[in-house]
Amino acid sequence: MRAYWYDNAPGDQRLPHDSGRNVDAAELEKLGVIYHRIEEQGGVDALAAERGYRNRDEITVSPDKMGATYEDKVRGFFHEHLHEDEEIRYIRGGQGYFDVRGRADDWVRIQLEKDDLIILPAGIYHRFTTDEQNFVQAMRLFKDEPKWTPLNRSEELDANEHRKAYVSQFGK
Ligand code: KMT
Ligand code: NI
Repeated sequence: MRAYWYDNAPGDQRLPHDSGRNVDAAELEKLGVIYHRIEEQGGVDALAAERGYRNRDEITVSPDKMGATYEDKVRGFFHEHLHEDEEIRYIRGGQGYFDVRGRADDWVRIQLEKDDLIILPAGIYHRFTTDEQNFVQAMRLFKDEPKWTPLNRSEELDANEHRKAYVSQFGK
């Protein structure tokens, strides 16, 4: 894992967009983002038990798996949105970027690779993309009924109770 401020330069979303300014773990924590490196299967089981995630599945985001829909899917993941539940992703292969909004509303890019696990809190604005290798495999952990519907950013959404709870806890 490496986190840094996104450079906001034009160009494909899958490029690194690396401003060269790193974001440390303390800063991520202030945004409510939790990161773990987990190299043993037992570690994931323990975390799942602790947080009440009883279910899991695996997703592979690649042209091989998704065929002609791949480009559309990747563009879709990159629309800024939030969820009413935590989003937990445990990377099993390949790489990808989660971008989350910092407190001044600028993007923090979080680069993830195999054995990286990330928990995005409910209500945080974020987006996802593969990188130039166009391949990521991830385990998705969830409770019984995941509320993963992406709610795209809008002014009305600022009144959403999960958004308001996030803002009151983390300040944006
Ligand atoms: C998401 O919610 O954006 C995804 O599941 C993307 C693929 S998992 C790294
Ligand atoms: Ni999401």
